[in-house]
Amino acid sequence: MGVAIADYDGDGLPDIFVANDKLFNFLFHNKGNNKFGEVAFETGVALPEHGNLISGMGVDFRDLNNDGYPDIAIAALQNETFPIYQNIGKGNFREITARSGMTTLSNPMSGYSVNIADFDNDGWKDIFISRGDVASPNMANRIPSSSRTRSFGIWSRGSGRRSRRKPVSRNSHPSVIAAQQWATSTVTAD
Ligand SMILES: [Ca+2]
Ligand SMILES: [Ca+2]
Ligand SMILES: [Ca+2]
Repeated sequence: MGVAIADYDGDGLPDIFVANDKLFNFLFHNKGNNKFGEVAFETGVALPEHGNLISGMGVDFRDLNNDGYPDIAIAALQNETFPIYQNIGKGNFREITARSGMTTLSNPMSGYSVNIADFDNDGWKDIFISRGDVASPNMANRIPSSSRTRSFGIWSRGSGRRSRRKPVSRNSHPSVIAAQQWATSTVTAD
């Protein structure tokens, strides 16, 4: 349900990530000469670490921790979490959803698009996710009102920065420190 393009392996050729709905994700490695190979499993981005298929509703593919390697952030539905895959170089990723705090923050939410940008201009990339619900008359009454309509942003400040709310990791980027409502009109700075 979402597509994002970045050169994840630094070979100068843009690659394509596809967030799938209840299927494993695709990562199409650009081999040049208009040829692609699907490498999601071997690079570590096919499934979340909990092993369950999720409803990938949106994705962005940018460098979250300023190391030069594009990382992957995915939006999904309630109780699925929004996975984050950190690019660790040499064409490999590791999932940092839990260690970044995103598991706790995102589990009650459904999200439909992802934008990675430094929204507060502190030098660290943040994540904006627009939210919504599955459009079903039977679903509407089962979803808590607190999770229905608000989009939210996550601020990251890198390692070593203490948060008044929740410093999640001492040595990993991003350190997710706050969830906050964002007005849709705010998200234009990318
Ligand atoms: Ca590439
Ligand atoms: Ca990175
Ligand atoms: Ca920031």
